[in-house]
Amino acid sequence: MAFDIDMIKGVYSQMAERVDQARELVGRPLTLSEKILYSHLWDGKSNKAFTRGKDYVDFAPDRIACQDATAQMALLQFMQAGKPKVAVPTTVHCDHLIQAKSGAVADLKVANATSEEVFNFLESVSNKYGIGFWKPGAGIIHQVVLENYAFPGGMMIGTDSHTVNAGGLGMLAIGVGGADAVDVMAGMAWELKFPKLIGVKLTGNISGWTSAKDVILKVAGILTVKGGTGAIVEYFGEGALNLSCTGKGTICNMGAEIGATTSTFGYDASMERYLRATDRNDVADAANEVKAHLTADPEVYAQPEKYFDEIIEIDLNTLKPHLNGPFTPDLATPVGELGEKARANDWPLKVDWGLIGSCTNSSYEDLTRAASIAKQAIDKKIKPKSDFGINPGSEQIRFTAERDGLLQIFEEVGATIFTNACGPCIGQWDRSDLKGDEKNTIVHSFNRNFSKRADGNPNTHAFVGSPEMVAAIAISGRLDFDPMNDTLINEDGEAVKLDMPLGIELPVNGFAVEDAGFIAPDEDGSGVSVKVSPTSERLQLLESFQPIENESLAGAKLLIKAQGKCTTDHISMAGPWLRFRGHLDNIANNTLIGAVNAFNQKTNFVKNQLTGEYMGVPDAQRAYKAAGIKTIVVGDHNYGEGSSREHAAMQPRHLGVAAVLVKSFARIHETNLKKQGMLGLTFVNESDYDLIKEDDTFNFVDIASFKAGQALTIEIKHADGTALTIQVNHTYNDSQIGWFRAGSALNVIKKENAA
Ligand code: MIC
Ligand code: SF4
Repeated sequence: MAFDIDMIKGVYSQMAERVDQARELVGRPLTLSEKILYSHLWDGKSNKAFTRGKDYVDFAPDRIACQDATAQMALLQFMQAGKPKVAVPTTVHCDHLIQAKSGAVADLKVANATSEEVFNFLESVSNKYGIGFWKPGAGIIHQVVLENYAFPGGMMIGTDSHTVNAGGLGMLAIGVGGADAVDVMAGMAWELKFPKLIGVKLTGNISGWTSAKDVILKVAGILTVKGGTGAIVEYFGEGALNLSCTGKGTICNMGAEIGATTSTFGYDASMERYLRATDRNDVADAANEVKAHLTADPEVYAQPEKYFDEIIEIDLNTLKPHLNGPFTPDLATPVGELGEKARANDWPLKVDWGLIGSCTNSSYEDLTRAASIAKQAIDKKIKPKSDFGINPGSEQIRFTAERDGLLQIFEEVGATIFTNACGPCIGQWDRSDLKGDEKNTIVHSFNRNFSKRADGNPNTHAFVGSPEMVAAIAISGRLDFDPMNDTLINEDGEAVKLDMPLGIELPVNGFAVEDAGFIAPDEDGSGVSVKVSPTSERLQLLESFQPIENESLAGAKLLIKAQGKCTTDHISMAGPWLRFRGHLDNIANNTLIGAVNAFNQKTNFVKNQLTGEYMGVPDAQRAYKAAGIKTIVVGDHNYGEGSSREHAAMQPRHLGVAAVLVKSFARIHETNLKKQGMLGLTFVNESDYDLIKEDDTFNFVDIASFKAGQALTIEIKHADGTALTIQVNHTYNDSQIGWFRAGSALNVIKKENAA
């Protein structure tokens, strides 16, 4: 039986009426995305059709998922909200804090010891507030959600950008910062700008070496890392019907890499098979009863150009396998062409590691496809040239894969089976084969490959591919290997070719597991006490942020003008810093240390305007804070791309940064800044970015009349005494301006609760 089946049935029982009403209101057939959005309105029903890309709308998500690295801050905030229990079903998953080193058993033991305090905190907060707890080793949040909680036509939010993975089961699942999750946990509405809609029509069929992953690698190449911003991507067409449910999950998962709000697919037979295989006949039966509402109206897919803002068509018959990278997930290259590109760019051709796993590609089917390649290495006597690491997606997948002999195949080719966790995908990797920051290449089946992400080494060139392609490349040990055309020399000196991968969609003998790793909360958690030691270096109770007063903004200094890509990994690095995710003051010591200073092209080396000295960004910022001076951060396009981590907003806020002024923002990060009571602003004229100098001082001339829909004016004073004014845009609505005035969105909730 599924978790929370009554809630799911409740959603379905209202669906027909709400969808019909919405269709009438909008006056035309509806996409699936619109059906889900309109059936999850906070007010139940709207009296107007919303304008995509413009109207802010209040929604009522059905559930929430949090992972350990973001849950700490989310729950520390929730504890301040003054509520006895979470208002909607919520789960916490321990997956980010487990380092991959020697293998699952040993690594999990180490993690349980080193992060004991954090896991205990999360378990007790979960128990107290009625939150389901998935302990370390249970699996990666998004695989566990797909296996247990996702349901067609539902809406969920999660404090992780890859929450979108649940689109594989026909949900609208959206990544948010912890403060957004706190709103919903506290029983309030969740606000989102009504998204635009991108339709992706998949024609033909996937076959041979091409996989679901290649669909999104291709889409990322087309749309780039910001092409999906503010939009939901809805996939449809014959090709969509022929993809497995977990394959659809892979495609939706990596939609985070194009900045999409989320991605989804209409309910179909693959989803039904998956629901039944994961012990949720009840959900499948209930979904079958409202089937017509769980996909778009037929007119929409027949003439998509009439209903979507943008259409992309991909012919799966001709789609080639891709490898994307290095350093950005949208640099897409068909496998056969990578050698030439690598030689031209001086990317190392020798591949040191092939890593299979992450929430994107760690399903049972993924493991079978990769294992079918690894098995050939054994049968055809090819000795793998690269090291292999595997992170299964969940304990259920691991247990079943072990029973079915898949893990043994990987072990036979020398793979290390790491914990069912994020591991190297988030820099939780004790990589022992390098001595320093040597230039090297790795291939992996993950979703992100930003600089330093997997191993902290800026010279690691990481390429993203499907699990089976990663297996083939790892066996060959070369980035220019094309398994469709090239041969390998085996131990007998013969030239052999790898046959195409063969996958098994769902385990023939069903899934099995002994201990899935779930701990249900107490019915009544009011007696549970949550302890945070005042001397802890990993957890720190939060104090409310003080509002940024208009006067305090006068004479703000430039902290850093960041150049080029500035992702959340640059603003608040993960890897070794994950350990401080529950301690704001400690983690603040990594603030913006990865951002490139536009004035000297160095990282973590900025001018402290008070002394003229150059120093680390957090040090300079702490000096301004001590002097009571506010600062501003200037950035380029798609600032804050990547993760949902609100630390990237809370840390600058904690340290006294008042405003972030950029050419454009990634959605989640922009909201996070607003939630924490900061100013997130964009240049009206992008070229004004070039006017900003290292010694600049800023005055927010008209901040006292900060209003929705009205640009603000900033006076920039250069050190030579000259000054100029520029216009900056913002997207704050009235209630968001209220957050700024109150110091944070949480301060507003607190005030309301106290009233
Ligand atoms: C990531 O993949 O970058 C993470 C780590 O899962 C993040 C969340 C985090 O920073 O904790 C995400 O994608 O939101
Ligand atoms: Fe974990 Fe990587 Fe997925 Fe983020 S992308 S949730 S770090 S596996």
